[in-house]
Amino acid sequence: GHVFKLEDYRPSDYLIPATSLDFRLSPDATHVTALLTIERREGVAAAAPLVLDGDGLTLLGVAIDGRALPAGDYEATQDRLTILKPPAAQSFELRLETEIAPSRNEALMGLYRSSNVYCTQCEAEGFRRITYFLDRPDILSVYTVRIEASHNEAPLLLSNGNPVERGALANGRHYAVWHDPFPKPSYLFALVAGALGKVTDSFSTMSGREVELGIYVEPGKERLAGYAMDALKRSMKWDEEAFGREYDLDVFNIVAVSDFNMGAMENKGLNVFNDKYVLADEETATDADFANIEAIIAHEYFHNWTGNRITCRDWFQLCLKEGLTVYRDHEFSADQRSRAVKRIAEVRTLRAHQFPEDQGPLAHPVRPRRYREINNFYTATVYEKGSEVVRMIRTILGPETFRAGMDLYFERHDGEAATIEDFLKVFEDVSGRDLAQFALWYHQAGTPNLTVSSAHNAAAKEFTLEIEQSVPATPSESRKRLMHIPLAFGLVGAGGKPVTWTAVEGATVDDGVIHIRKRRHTVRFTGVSERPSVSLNRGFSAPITLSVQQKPEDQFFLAAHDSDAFSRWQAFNTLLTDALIAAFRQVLGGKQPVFVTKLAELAGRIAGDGMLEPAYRALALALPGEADIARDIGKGIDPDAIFAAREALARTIAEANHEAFLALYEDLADNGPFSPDAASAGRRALRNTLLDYLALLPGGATLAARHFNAATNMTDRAGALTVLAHRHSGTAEAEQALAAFEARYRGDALVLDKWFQIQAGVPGAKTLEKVRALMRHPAFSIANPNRVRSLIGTFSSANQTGFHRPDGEGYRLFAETVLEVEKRNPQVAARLATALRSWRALEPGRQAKAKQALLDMAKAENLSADLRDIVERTLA
Ligand code: HT7
Ligand code: ZN
Repeated sequence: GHVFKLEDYRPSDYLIPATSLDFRLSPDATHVTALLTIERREGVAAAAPLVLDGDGLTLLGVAIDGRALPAGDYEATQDRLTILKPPAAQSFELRLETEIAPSRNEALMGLYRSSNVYCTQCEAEGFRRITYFLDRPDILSVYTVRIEASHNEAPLLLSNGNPVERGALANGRHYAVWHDPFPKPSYLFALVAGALGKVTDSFSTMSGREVELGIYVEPGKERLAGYAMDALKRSMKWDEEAFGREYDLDVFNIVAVSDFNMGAMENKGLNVFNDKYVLADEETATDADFANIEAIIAHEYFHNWTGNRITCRDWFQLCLKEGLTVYRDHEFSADQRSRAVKRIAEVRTLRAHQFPEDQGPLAHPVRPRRYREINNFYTATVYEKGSEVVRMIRTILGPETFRAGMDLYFERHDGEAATIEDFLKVFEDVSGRDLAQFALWYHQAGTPNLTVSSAHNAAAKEFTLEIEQSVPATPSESRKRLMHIPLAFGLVGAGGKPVTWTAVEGATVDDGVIHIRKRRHTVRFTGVSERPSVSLNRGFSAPITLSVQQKPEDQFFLAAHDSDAFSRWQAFNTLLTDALIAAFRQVLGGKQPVFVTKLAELAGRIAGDGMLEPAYRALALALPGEADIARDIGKGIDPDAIFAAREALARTIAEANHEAFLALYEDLADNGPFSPDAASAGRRALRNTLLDYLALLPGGATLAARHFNAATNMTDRAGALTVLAHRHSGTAEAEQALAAFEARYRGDALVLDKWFQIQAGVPGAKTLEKVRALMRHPAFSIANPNRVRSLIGTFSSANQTGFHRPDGEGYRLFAETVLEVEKRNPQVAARLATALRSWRALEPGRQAKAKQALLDMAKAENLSADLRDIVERTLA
């Protein structure tokens, strides 16, 4: 396949200042007429051919300035329309008629049908499946859209911008016209038509304009959209307060559909959502679902300024909108909920998804320079690491200068398609600093590591940190340059009090941040009489790994006393991880793992510490996941041994704290009315975490069954079901609860996804057969991305012992299923396939079998560009 290269970018010869689209909707034959105002760019030769992108279109007619174009004057192929001799005039009108079949579109890109609703997904390159176009993000056009459909089939007709006109037509048909005054790239185009229920509200902006808000859902589900609406209004308000950004159209609409490749899409004035991220009430959604809905509603809304008003020049700049918008949604959630808890959750996600990507064959820079398939670059690196890079800019410049830079960015680039260089330049301009070394965070792949050791010289009252940076080699980047790493830190003394110093040399240190720029720094603090414990990378100031030579006593001390909540969590988590890695080695050596009693004691103290938020305590008590442990071990991974080590530690903690955990568990029982707020969710999280420990003790299954039966919300119900299914698989209690859950939610596919997920996650070799059986369940559909991700995605990426069965059968089922999904939906298949990205870290037996599964996929016939790209890079 073709490799797209950043350095090959050049502006298009032609522009499309105005686009007028006319849709006659019909499931099997939708007729699209596009009227494009084409303008030759200044300085381009008149004879330059006009080459438009297309994908699977049936071309019915081409006309220029009202005259049909003779067949010899253009060439149409599956993926291109070339106007060989465009008119000599600077500007002309191109009329294109195409036909498409939304009902046969199972890739869910372009115009497709989801439960009888017409909808579109155009990012990244879906618009070319609707009409021929310059389908690239630097072509900004003003759209006017007319939609015509049968009134019965599609009473609702939506597109971007503001409504202009609507009316009835003959034969039970009707139409609507929409106009979007803001020039936008084609990937932000959207159309939705169908029979949907509506929830309305309004928002008055900071300058006093009224915006009509609408959320459209499957009829009958309107009452499940209330939380999303509330989150939308809070997002609109927050963006005004935190970034001075106001909404700009008369209407803002959100539509929930049940077949969607990703989470949601920020189409101008018409966001389209996976229904999973809109619909919620306590009966059907967990607290995690509520938090995700809030974050994703905010994320898509925030794109209106970071993505839509200022878009990307080309797809290499994807992080310009995604990294920045993730940063904005993270800050929003931190302000709406608990900042410390949110930060810990973010870092856990980053480590679980971005670190393995950065440390494996699919590693790429936040701003890649090459791609074969852009769909495969909607990654944790572009999104999550991209957000961390923005956060570091704020850390380096300080909040006021950062805000001034953002203001300048909006002012300078509004209405443009911009680049990462443009973004960095605004911060250089407002601060007067040179960010050239910092920019490596965008250009260089790989997770930097800092090795740190410390020494205290009591006589000289000196405290010294020896810090060395390294960036590991990644595919096609063997030599790395030294990076600028903002390392927030604290010197912690008795009782957790900060230890002061009089002077520091060896690195720039300002406002609690050491600026690492060289390979080695010897950072010497003078006037330090007491030996401090050193707390490093506070608040996770940089997305790096740390190898700190620190005594366990210091680690225990920080886990109890660090004033930085993140680092305090980190200290305990590091203790747990170190203990688990040691236990893993004991298991491999045929020994029963043993743990120092201090660890379980500290767990007990954290659980019962009323000064700490319950949500924080829940996060601290959650042991590192099996995949986290595997990542920290690095190679020779035997998932069964990791599982055994983790079980042993969980049991040790549970046994040591049995009574205290039980008492706290009972204390946390909540009989008041349900509220999804962060504090209530935190208490549920802690209680469910305690249940997970208590379930390991005698009577555990009974307790979990009681929890399940008494549950009055989905968080408790799904929490208890997970404990029963995962800890007591095959028992009567587990089987009864699974059956009860299935019966209760029969017919509600979104909730049954949780049931699929829980069963796909049951540890052990037997789950494979269960997954096979569930694929035949009436609620399962290989064509629906949510179903596939719940069952196959969970099995392959969240079930270490089940998927990595030593006999390789997990990989076989996986490869088979990925290829089955791929026939319909290459994008979803390619994403699933990334579950094998860490195959080289496995012990030799599993490694060989995983490789064979990848090779089997590679040699399948007619492999899509999407899947081929992932499989080949994974094997390379
Ligand atoms: N910008 C959106 C990305 C997206 C997408 C990309 C490829 C194919 C389908 C897709 N659906 C949504 C979502 C976002 O980051 O806000
Ligand atoms: Zn986004």
